[in-house]
Amino acid sequence: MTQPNPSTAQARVIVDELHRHGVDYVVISPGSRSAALAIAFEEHAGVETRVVLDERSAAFHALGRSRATQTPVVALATSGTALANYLPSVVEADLSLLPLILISADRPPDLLHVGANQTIDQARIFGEKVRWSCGIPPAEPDRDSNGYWRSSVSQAVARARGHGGRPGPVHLNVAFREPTVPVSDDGRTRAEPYRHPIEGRPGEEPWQRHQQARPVGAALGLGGRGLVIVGDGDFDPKDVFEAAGRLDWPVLATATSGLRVFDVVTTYHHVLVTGVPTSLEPDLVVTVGRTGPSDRLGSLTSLPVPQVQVDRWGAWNDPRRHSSHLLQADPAQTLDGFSPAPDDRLLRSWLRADAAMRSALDDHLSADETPTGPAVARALDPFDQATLIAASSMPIRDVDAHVANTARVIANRGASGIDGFVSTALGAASATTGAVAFAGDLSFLHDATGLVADEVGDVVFVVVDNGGGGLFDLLPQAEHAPSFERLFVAPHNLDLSRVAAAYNLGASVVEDVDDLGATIKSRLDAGGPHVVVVPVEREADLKTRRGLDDTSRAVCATFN
Ligand SMILES: Cc1ncc(C[n+]2csc(CCOP(=O)(O)OP(=O)(O)O)c2C)c(N)n1
Repeated sequence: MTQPNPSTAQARVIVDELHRHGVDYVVISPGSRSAALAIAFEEHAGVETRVVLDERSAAFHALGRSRATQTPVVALATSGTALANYLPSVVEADLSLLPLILISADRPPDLLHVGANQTIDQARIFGEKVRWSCGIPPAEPDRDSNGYWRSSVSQAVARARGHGGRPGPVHLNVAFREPTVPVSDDGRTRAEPYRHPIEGRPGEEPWQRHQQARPVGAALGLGGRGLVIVGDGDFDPKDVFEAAGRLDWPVLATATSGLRVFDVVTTYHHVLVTGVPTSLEPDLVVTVGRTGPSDRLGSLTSLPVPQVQVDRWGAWNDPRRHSSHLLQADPAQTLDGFSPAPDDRLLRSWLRADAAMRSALDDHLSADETPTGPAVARALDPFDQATLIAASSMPIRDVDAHVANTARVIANRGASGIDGFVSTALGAASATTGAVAFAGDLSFLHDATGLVADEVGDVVFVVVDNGGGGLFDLLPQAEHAPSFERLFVAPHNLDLSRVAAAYNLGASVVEDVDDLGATIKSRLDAGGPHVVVVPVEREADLKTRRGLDDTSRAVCATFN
């Protein structure tokens, strides 16, 4: 077999080594300088390729896939602003500890700083937001670089998985000389063949493996009637639930925790409507990972009792600055270090309160005539086998409050952006079946370009169309800001069904929430992407939210 040209050899080695480390999915945005890598990915039988035009969307697609699979996923971009468009997803992956591997193609260094076309300084473009960044110079025919390329990839994957720190995004910037297609003469440039071996280790072994010792929880000498709040983090949900169960401690589980298949408390946002009811006060609070969107949990995490925060990677999750102990440890092992409650009274009180609150909230929503965000979220509850991807703003809050039984909720809570949502959902859907993506209209529109892809995927988008950003109705701007509608709500006056049609997606408009479940089910059964638009009046929505809080106050009055 003739030897490939240097750029092709380099690209094949990088792709082969990535695959040996478990990478099986790459999101490619079209470009010329990245051609060698794009072709090498496409030619590798073990790697699935997706093509997404907009790099910002592409990287969110990779991020969504990484969230769903908990494995490193690659996004590939060409040089210039293409790469700069990765920044929002880098920010999210940094905060969410997601192993995103961003690969950019670069021009050879001699073209830098001399006005060459599409050439920018790409080195360390993401600053400290990536765990590691590495520049790889262009391949040379006579330089044996196989080990260098393979060990760079080994280190990139290891760093993305948390070697030497926490998991997160990494950046590989790879320079290529032409030809970047697999020929010796592309009609413009001729290349000598690359003259050295390009094989990896025998038996499909990676070049280098990284090892990690798991941190072990410490016994703190604390115990009593504790309470566990579980948010986002790196842990086994079952282990955490069982460890709390051995202590007879109640578990308050956020929608994204993965614990909502167990007997956990899910109505805390409404139980805590006016602070912590006296009968529900614990002696100790353990918070696992990063808590969800309900700021009312703060009334528990700032109670003047021992406050233990635990995260496997040592994230400093302490927004109220009240934690007495911040532990880098395995959460379940940490819980095993506490002494159990003297009785199960606190556990029973919380579970009773939760059941009473859930039934009151359900009754309230059933009595509503017009569709609202909370009612739409509640209608998503029966789809507990599906993956639910919830957008920032009110959708994730409504899911947190009104979807009680679900194993799998995905949301970009690292930085809570409304950007990249469509792509995150498509990425997550690429690894799961029965994906339902719940968004506000602005989130959906913000990343509609994510639908410009070779294959969109099986997702049912459920979009609450309240004509802009409904969240702002709940904030002080609604009362105190001039030009409130234009500056904050940002009405778009677009027909979302027609937007969907422009991207070749079918759309349904559902005006009665009672019909929503059947519509979603039939669209899931049919497969393929679809948009379900639910028109919501902001005033009615606000009235329902206030009514739910009134109901909650009445229920809480019965607790003490
Ligand atoms: C990238 C980004 N830009 C702006 C914001 C600020 N922001 C938060 S919520 C919101 C409105 C979202 O509207 P929509 O998606 O329709 O959801 P709704 O508020 O109606 O639930 C905006 C602009 C953000 N979080 N992220």
